[in-house]
Amino acid sequence: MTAKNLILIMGDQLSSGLPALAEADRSRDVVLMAEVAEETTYVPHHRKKIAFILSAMRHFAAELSEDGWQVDYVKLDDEANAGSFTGEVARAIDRHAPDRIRLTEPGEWRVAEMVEGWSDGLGLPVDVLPDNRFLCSRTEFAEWSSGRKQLRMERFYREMRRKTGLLMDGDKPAGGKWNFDKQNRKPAETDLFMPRPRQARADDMTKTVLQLVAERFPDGFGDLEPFWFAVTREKAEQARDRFLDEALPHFGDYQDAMLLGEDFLYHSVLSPCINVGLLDPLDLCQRVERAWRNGDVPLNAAEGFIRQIIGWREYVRGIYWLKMPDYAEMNHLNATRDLPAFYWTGETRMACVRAAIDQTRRQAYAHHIQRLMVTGTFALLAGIRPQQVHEWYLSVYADAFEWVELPNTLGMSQFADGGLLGSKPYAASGSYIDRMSDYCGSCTYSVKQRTGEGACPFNALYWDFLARNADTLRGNPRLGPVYSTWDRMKEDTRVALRSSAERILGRLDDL
Ligand code: FAD
Ligand code: DLZ
Ligand code: SF4
Repeated sequence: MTAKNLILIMGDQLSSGLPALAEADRSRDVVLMAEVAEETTYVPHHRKKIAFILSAMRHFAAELSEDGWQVDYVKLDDEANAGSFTGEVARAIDRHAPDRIRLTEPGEWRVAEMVEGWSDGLGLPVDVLPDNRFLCSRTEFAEWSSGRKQLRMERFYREMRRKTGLLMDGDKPAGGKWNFDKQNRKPAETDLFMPRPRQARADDMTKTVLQLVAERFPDGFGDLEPFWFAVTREKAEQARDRFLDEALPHFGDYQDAMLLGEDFLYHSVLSPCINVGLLDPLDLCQRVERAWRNGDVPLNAAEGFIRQIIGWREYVRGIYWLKMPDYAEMNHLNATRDLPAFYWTGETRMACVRAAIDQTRRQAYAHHIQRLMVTGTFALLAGIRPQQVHEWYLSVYADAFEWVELPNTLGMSQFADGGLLGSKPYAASGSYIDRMSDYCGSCTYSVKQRTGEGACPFNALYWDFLARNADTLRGNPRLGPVYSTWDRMKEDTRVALRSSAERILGRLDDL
């Protein structure tokens, strides 16, 4: 008789094609899934995020059972729940007497470290299998990065295009260019026919989870309802098809746009489903390519979307595993201020920040430019400690898992890795937000005013950021022109900007 396996499946591993399942025997092995306090509280997660993950886990467990698997599912409110993965694996060993433990490599360093102790601590062999949902394995990324002076996403992305054959005509990029980003910066206008993501109805299983989360986290961050995330593969595929039909054609053009009252614009809102394993990223990209080849969507939309997934998504994961655990502690600009309370309450007069945080509270979602150029840029300019900014992003978005969130926050958004991930900080004054959104029109602050009472805080903070970090940033070739502008300013203008910034920084909680 062959060995009996206890197969642990975590909340972001809800894919039936994982090697841990594909190589298992459903008549002999036991699948363990556990809702545990440690995972629901290691950061103050948005309540919708917790509900999404627990409901998706319960639905996945039910599907596995229907498929003939023996599933041992531990609920958060089960009395004997040990509260951690380690405790639950130990209890399951007592129940099932397996010969070994098998699992897919965890997505987070914190959990991978925990698993390292299991073989000794629990006295059984532990097989950690690769996560085959990514196009580039950790080893391949390490090989790609070795010997390179710079690890630029664009170079990596081209390798991934060649590897997958996506948008390739022979060995040439389709349309003659690798990247059509320059066409993807149009501001949007309110449009009665703006597509909406497909909203799934909460079934009884989801309603039970919503009640559990409401009771367990009465004061937790964010609105639980309305809850409409897809929690099964079938519903996720319906959401995907709606996106492909309705929003993808404009995805490229308006990728960087922001509008009051429009939480999603032409974005897919598929990241939560992709990250927990309900949608396969490669299959999604192949469908996007087909839509372009069939003439249904322009190339700049298809390329822009595919780049986010096979480029950015794979690349940030590679950086995460290459650089952890030191990466999480980096603070290149020595930023030490505390995160203002309005990141949690949304109570600020800055219309752009208020809009981004308000929708984050309601939806556990904000699109990329809101994350990067509104809440991200504000924290960067204000010199907030990157680890606090990281904890906020990891908490508030339904798609947030550290492997993808940390490099985006600490690297791309806060420049805390000193330019490993991006060639320059995403610092900008209010005029960027004014150009890409309609927020400024309804703001208490004036985007045209640089100093004094009523001036847009982004303006003085932008120049102050450059001035106070000049020793570190002046040598960056991409910042040469802005430092020349700063140097050419009259002395009294520079003094006024810096004293305005000082006043703003002195009352960050009251903006
Ligand atoms: P779309 O705009 O429709 O893009 C399509 C897909 O591309 C996304 O679903 C996602 O899978 C992928 N993608 C796009 N941009 C990125 C990126 N920069 N890195 C990785 N994948 C990307 N994304 C997460 O999935 N989880 C996070 O925790 C997360 N935290 C972020 C924190 C900050 C500070 C920033 C600036 C970005 C973060 N992102 C994160 C990346 C990006 O903002 C989200 O992936 C995107 O907003 C998800 O919405 P969507 O599905 O509508 O994306
Ligand atoms: C994010 C999360 C939450 C909130 N709860 C659970 C849970 O109760 N059980 C579980 O298996 N996974 C959960 N997750 C996802 C895990 O945090 C995620 O799988 C690991 O961090 C990956 O390393
Ligand atoms: Fe944001 Fe400044 Fe515009 Fe107000 S004026 S919405 S604070 S950029």
